[in-house]
Amino acid sequence: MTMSAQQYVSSVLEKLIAKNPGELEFHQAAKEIMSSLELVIERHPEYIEANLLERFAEPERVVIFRVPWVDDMGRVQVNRGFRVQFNSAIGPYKGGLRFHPSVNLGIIKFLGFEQILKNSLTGLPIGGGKGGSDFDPKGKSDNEVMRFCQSFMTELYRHIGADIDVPAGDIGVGGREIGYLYGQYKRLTGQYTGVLTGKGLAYGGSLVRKEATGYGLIYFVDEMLRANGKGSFDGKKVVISGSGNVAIYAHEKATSMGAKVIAMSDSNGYIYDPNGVNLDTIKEIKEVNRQRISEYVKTHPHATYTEGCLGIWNIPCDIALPCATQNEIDATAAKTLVKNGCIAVGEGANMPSTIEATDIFLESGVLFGPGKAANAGGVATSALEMSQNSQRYMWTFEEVDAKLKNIMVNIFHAADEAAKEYNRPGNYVVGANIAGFQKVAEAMMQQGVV
Ligand code: NDP
Ligand code: 2IT
Repeated sequence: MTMSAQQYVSSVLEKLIAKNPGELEFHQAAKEIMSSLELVIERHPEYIEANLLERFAEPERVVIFRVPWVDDMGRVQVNRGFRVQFNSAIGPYKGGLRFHPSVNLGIIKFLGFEQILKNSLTGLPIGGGKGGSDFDPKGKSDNEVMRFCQSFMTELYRHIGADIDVPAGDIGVGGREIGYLYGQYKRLTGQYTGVLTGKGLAYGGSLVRKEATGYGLIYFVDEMLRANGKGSFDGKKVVISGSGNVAIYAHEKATSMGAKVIAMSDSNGYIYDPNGVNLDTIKEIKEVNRQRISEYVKTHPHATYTEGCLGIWNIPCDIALPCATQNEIDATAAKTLVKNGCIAVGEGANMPSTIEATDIFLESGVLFGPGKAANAGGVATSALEMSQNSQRYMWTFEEVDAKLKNIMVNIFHAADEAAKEYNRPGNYVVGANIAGFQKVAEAMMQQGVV
């Protein structure tokens, strides 16, 4: 007897959980994605025959390696490095590197799994991958960060390449780290290729890559508001968690569209500035000085600082943009946001809302832009950086920005249409998962059992 779609999906999930014990974030991402894909399997019984989902959920390759380095005191330190090459059906592996003490295999696998669908949604030819290390860049000197990056690349270089796997930044990996990683790759291989994205503008980087995830998030949410008759960013009160790369450029674009950003955070606490958070001050604190966000109130005494980052969701706002990390909005925070009249949530971070929080938003009619759609502007612009590197050419800021905007608007409509086609109108979680999966599934089917 043939299996039903539901039986097939639950058996794949059950095996995934049994085979990958303790990888809680990976289980969480897989549950969310698989429950959407059940709808696709119902229409494509041939995917069961091909055991497509079990192959889809198994990374093509996982590399785990030792990263030894010497700190400024002369002590030998050891970290663990990861690169998960998850799926190359539609292009070379592509995805960021995260340096944070919390990094483990389950986190890198959840990020890599999400990345497959996100990258497909961009419409560009990039497969899914992710990597990183439990290295903590906080409090380290530039020289320590450089020695760490050189050691990390001394293993990673043999696994990557411009047509194989192209890493980029994520939490704890920005322009400084990409520079050190690129320098070491070039030294080891003697090749000047587009093997990393997020590079400096002086050596092959793309204009708008730094701004891309934040700008893209705002383009996506703006389109979501307009399509649902909820106006635009103009006049809206916005709360943004985090104060890193994504948060800063989300603030910049939302503000330029007439919104007022009243709160931001870091992993220690949050600031509330009813006059609108001053972005120049935040850039100075975070990008230039690498300090804590609590510094803000020293120069803006009318603002307040509160210890602990979760309280930020108690601040009433029209639009919430979680741009820090996974599971930063739980059911309690989601209920508070809904109660306070929040009309839209756009995920700048990857999986910042728990499954329970997501369900609360969807049930309450809050417009909800899931990370893999709403934050795809970063990787989309990375793919544009790859195109420019291949052409040995550089587009203007306006050219790249226009392409980014167009991609984000297209992603919104792809998710919107897939949600309607599968009888879940307005559910952009289901819509994004299905729209992203379609191309990957077709490519995998056409390429045979690999
Ligand atoms: P950054 O390292 O630039 O900034 C991260 C911000 O989030 C910092 O303010 C940091 O605070 C805070 N944060 C990090 N970890 C935690 C934690 N465990 N608890 C509370 N706060 C935390 O990273 P990005 O801005 O690049 O990344 C933010 C999110 O966006 C991540 O989920 C990332 O995966 C996602 N993303 C990033 C893209 C990119 O292009 N960079 C693209 C798509 C998604 P502190 O300074 O105290 O550490
Ligand atoms: O989560 C993400 O999409 C990123 N960190 C960006 C990846 C990339 O390759 O630009």
